[in-house]
Amino acid sequence: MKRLLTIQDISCVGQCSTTVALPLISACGVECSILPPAILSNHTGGFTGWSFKDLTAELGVVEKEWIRQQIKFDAFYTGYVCENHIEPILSIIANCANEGALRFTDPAMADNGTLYKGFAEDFPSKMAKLCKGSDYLLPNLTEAALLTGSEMKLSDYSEKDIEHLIARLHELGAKNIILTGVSFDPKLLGTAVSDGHTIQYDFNPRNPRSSHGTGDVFASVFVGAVMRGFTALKAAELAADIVCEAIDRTAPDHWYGVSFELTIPTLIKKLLNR
Ligand code: PXL
Repeated sequence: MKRLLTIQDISCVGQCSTTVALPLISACGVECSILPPAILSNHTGGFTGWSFKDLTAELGVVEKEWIRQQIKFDAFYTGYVCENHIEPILSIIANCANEGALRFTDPAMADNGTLYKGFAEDFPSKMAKLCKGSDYLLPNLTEAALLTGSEMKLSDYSEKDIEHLIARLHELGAKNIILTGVSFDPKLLGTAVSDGHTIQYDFNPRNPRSSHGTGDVFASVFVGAVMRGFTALKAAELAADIVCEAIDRTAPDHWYGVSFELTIPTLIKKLLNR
């Protein structure tokens, strides 16, 4: 069995980052180790505040121990991280990778045209360092624009605009781009998947409800499915289907995340029936 390491915060409450990645990747039948660079009481999207314990100093301590024991990983999946975490994470990836280890990068830092609370305006240029060398880079449209310094076009864009944005994302040094939140028809919402030669699209009916944590659910299922041998397009299709089901099954008054837990039986069935 392949061993993956996910590096992203623990938001104790809020159904995002590590508390989404660990159950979903495990459900895919992939061993998932975790390394939280920070622990928060809850995520930063919509609560009235949050506590934040930075664990940067611990990253190097853990790395040293892993090097001593020759603990290595077959894949790395990074998500929400802060500026001071980036160099220690790159060091861990350099020192604890098995040969041919894959790198999945979700540059989780922004949505709907704006950076998440707490990130400085120049943070995207820092996040770009983590994108370099990724095998799979999974930005949403907002993150893609910020990473590449492109105009923030969230509606009324053409297929040519998306092609251009994807080309700029490849220039960051990422092999495959999985761009989420793409829509050419108001009734449909989807993903553009590029291997640097061909762009393929997958669309689902758009659910007008805006939900927190769907990017983390998407990325986690995508990572799990690729680790189980899915192509990027098939993994993106599965991840989108799971996100849609999670939104559909979330109670109307549940505002801070999606009930992805209820989709785990579907996820396992779809992985087995491939
Ligand atoms: O879902 C991305 C995410 C992860 N972690 C924290 C967040 C967010 C988005 O707001 O605040 C702490």
